[in-house]
Amino acid sequence: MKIGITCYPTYGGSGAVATELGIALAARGHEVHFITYQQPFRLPNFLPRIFFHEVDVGRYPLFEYPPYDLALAVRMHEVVRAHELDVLHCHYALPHATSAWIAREMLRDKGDDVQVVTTLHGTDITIVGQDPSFHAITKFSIERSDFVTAVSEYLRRETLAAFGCTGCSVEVIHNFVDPAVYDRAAHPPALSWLVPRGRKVIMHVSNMRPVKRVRDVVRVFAKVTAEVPSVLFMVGDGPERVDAEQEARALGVERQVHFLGKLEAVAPLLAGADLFLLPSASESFGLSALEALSSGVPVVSSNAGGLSEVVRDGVTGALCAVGDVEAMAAASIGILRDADRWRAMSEAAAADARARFTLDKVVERYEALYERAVASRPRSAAREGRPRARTTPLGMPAVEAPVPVGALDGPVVDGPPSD
Ligand code: GMT
Repeated sequence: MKIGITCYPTYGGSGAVATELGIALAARGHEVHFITYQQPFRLPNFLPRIFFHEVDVGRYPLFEYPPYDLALAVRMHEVVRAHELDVLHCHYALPHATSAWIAREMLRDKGDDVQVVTTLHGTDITIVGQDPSFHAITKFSIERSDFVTAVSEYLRRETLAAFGCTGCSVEVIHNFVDPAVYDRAAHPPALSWLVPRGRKVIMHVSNMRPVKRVRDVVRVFAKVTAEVPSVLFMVGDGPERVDAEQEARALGVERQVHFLGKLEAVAPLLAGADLFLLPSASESFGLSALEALSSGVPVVSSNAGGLSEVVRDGVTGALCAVGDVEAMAAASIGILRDADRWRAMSEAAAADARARFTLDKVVERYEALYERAVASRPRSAAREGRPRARTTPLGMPAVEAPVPVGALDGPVVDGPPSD
């Protein structure tokens, strides 16, 4: 199959999921075209059957707000036509599903078509999509998608509650993890030089937005290290980092808290962790928690949103009320103090992640969904008979050569739109 994937390419769980899905699909023989404004951060160079099409938003003095969604729609339309894509898979509803709808309308105008699959990830439903400025277009774009998935049961329920979503069904396909990468045994110790002898390693990974409650991470840590000497590694960056740093100073633990900044590969770090903290106010799934569990790291988290679908309370970690720092600290101390309990939880975490969220099983579900999408597509005269040629500015027919990932040092220039 030929699949277009659009996501937010910078740091974030939805971009990570979309990219790893694309890589896995290409490894299974599909042709995958990423259509975004930047090469996705988890996409390495030169992978067979993977192509990257950059969306360039033209600048014009009149545009105080350059219309990315329109530029994306045009690029989607162009890539579908040039490469005969079967499916456009949008990760995060806004504006991706809206742009895909526009692109599909443009295709239909010329007797062509594409199937639009939208995966809802979190704040596209729980925050952004419910903003009065975006509610109607989010609902419309979800309803006009051919297939809609959500990354948790929680998010599916939220979607139906917030949008009603008449005429569409939302299928739950959980996020996934590559157990060969997130494997405790696969990485040599990466942080031991920063960890004084006998101390436990506690970790948090996030984009440090307010929803992650990073101050709570530091507060929990301060209570834990008073009982079980530990070191805290804060991985990632974001607007709340300074607050977390300030909290560490205020609680007198700043020398035990290391801020490592944004890092592309967290698996080697997780492999050396004893406990993962995720006290988020809201979390539709919690991909970082899953990556920790797969690495054999028990997770102490809030019970917000879909986290209870990922962390098994008392088995692979502990779930506490949002903001209940005391309970999170007590749960952490209980796990870290008892070596036998820690080992049992670590093993259960790695086993449960592999049993329920392993990459292969989840990718098969997306493949099956694409197959259903393609099977439900009306047969199009254009797709059957008309060869797809692109037109140069001078009106000469041109065939677009796909641009392999990594072959791009500057912006992608692969010709003007087809029409
Ligand atoms: O919705 C967001 O806040 C952004 C999004 C992202 O790109 O990181 O995060 C969401 O999607 C992830 C991948 O599916 C989930 O693991 C996160 O739980 C979810 N974030 C929230 O719900 C806050």
